[in-house]
Amino acid sequence: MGHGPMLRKEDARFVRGRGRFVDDVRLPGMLHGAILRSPHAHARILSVDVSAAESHPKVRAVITGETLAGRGLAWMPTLSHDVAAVLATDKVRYQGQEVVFVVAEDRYAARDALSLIEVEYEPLPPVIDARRALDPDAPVIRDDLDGRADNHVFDWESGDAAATDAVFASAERVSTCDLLYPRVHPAPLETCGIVADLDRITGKLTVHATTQAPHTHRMLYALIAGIPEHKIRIIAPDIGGGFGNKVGMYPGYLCSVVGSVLTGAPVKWTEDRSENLMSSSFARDYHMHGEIAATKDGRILGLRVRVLADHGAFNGTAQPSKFPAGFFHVFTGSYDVKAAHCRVTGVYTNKAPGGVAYACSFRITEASYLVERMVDVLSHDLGLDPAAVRMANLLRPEQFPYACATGWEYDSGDYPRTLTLALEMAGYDELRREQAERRAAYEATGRGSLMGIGISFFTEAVGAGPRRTMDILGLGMADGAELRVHPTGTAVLRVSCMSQGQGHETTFAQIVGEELGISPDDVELVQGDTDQTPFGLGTYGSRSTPVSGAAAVMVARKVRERARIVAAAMLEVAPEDLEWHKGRWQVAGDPAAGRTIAQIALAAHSDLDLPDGVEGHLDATCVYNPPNLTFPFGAYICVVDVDPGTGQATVRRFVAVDDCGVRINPMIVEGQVHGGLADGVGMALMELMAFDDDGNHLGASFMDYLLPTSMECPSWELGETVTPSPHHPIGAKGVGESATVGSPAAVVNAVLDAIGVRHADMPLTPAQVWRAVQGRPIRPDLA
Ligand code: MCN
Ligand code: CUN
Repeated sequence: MGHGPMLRKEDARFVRGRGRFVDDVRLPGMLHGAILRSPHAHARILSVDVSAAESHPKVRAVITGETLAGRGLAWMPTLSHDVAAVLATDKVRYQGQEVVFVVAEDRYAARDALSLIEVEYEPLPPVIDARRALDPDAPVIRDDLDGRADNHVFDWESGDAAATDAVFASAERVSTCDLLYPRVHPAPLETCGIVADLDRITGKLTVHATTQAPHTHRMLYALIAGIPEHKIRIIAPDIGGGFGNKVGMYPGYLCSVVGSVLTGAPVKWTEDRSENLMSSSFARDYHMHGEIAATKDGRILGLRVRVLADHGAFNGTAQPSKFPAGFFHVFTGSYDVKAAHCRVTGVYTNKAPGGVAYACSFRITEASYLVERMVDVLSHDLGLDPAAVRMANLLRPEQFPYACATGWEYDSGDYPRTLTLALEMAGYDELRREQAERRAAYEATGRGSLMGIGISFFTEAVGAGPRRTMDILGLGMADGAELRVHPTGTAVLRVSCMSQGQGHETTFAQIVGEELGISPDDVELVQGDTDQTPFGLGTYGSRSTPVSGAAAVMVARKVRERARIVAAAMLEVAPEDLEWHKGRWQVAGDPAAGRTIAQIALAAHSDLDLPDGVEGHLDATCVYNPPNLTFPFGAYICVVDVDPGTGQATVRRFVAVDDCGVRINPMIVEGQVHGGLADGVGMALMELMAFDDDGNHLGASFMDYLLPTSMECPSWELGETVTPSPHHPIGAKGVGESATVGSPAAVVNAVLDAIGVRHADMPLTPAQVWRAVQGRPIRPDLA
């Protein structure tokens, strides 16, 4: 009844242009905000003169850092135990930082008024290269923090250092490599925005906003602005892509709220593209030194990693609070290693804050790229085939549940089966033969193109998370769900998570349909409105299916059990005599005597005599606290053609075999994988947030920050295996970030395999590849 490749309900409105996004919200008397931003990466603010802007005929309020400071709002707490400036008071700390917020009668007037503001800056030397951030003479960025004498954010480690050192000391082979996972940006098509409306009479704040986590935002407004939480309503309408960009709290949101408080009118603020790229959550920026220990025949024994993490000017990463490097410590990936250890040092630089975004699974992107690149480096050094090295080291099915060296318990997997399928689909041996022929021809004639085959095998950890170990701002990561079946048998499901394009209106209806034996068309999803949905932490870290999805299953099963009691009363039998069969409760041994959920729902609202203690109606609530994360995995194979003369790499084929356990909607899962594979091609070949030495942002438009299009993508070849999660009620694992996590390494491995180079950093633009072919140093800053 429920699961299957059902077309997406939401597309009926999206393809007709009838989606309703934040920028479509128009309230009576609504004003418009605009932000004056810093042109400097690092500068002291000497003076701010807003008098001319204030006298602009259409300006209704001008908010400076001092205005906010008067209300105790110039700084806000981040999700990572730091504070971030809302509007700068003392210094600006990155180019694009928010300095003044203007509220005017229309958007043009607000923008015009920005040019009337005079800010006097005293430029300071910036810290742009994270590797220089801890130099003794580096300028101190966060002199606002008490007693801070350097740019150090945190040190964090995981794994057993001594055991790892011992493994390395006795290993036959140790391969090392320095890798940069460059700064990239999630760049959702819809930028961030808000309409804030404080009703001065009721004291109620209604916020329409682009948020992946409405309930978390409600609490943040309560904590930061001091508005009682029951007087705050967050509405997230349709969202045009989130990709982690819409998890955190941005200054523009808070300024809009303050603007509404000051003017008594609703205030809308919508970012433009450059503002989004310059100031909102970036992703990655991990400098990694990897070491892999192995036997001379390629048996992997241990992994050791040092990371320098560029967190920008404020530590605003949005991840479970006990994990400052996110879930990076899953870096042993899919392999059975004896020991592993990582040490991560976070530093401040004069760049925008963020770090955890872009389908990152809380830094598993970085971890997966690291290990999959290191396995190829090892294979290169030993002269072994990278597919064979992977196959020899993959965890075996009988090792699950598997406790890895850094403390995770992988729930389930059959890795060799998945890799075997991918190799078969790709025709791996034939590809290697073709590669050898092409290389021989190139070497003989100096003409033609080279080809490369890149493999990656990833393991993800998604669905944060068990309350005992995972929280955000002290909030345990459990999700509520409420389900109500109406008298005529249709149902409404209310959830806390928030779709940004993942198709939840369809898949959550399918979950309930499957459990209750009704059509998904008869189940409506209510999401994205805190006044109408139960509490929960939101949609990121591919947690909707593992957590809210499980909550939806459990609440539907509760309703089904309630229905059983009603059906028993209808049929005048004991509830124990009923069995659930193909969508109805029926008498064991008498299949003709049965009742569907629709029949039961009507009876539950009727004059039927119900047993004592049964209240009638047909509904339930539940809160799901996941016992563990889910561990989806997959095997990816990329085939590229590289023109050594121009350095141009073209992705010819991409085979992706994903295992996300039971698939609720296989079509939507494939769509998620398609999107993530495109992300991987983009990051591997094109995307880069670049800065010059003064901290000027060099990629603040889509002319410079290059996103992949269908022109750069092949026709994806997808396969699947299904290894259910043993602890999820329907065996499903999250999949929304799998392909973004797994694919960059496959593309990079393929390009480097083509040109026979041991390592070069992303993005492998034609210039970079050409330099690598020529044996010249790679300059990621110039990519
Ligand atoms: N699904 C399924 N069967 C499974 C697993 C998932 O049918 N075994 C379906 C789900 O029901 C859901 C979709 O696949 O409709 C993704 O589910 P899930 O893996 O639970 O991920 P989330 O819904 O929590 O989405 C979050 C994830 C993240 S963190 C980023 S970042 C990302 C991603 O989703 N952002 C996206 N995919 C995106 N896709 C779109 N279109 N837009 C974004 O902003
Ligand atoms: Cu890290 S991006 Mo998604 O978790 O929203």
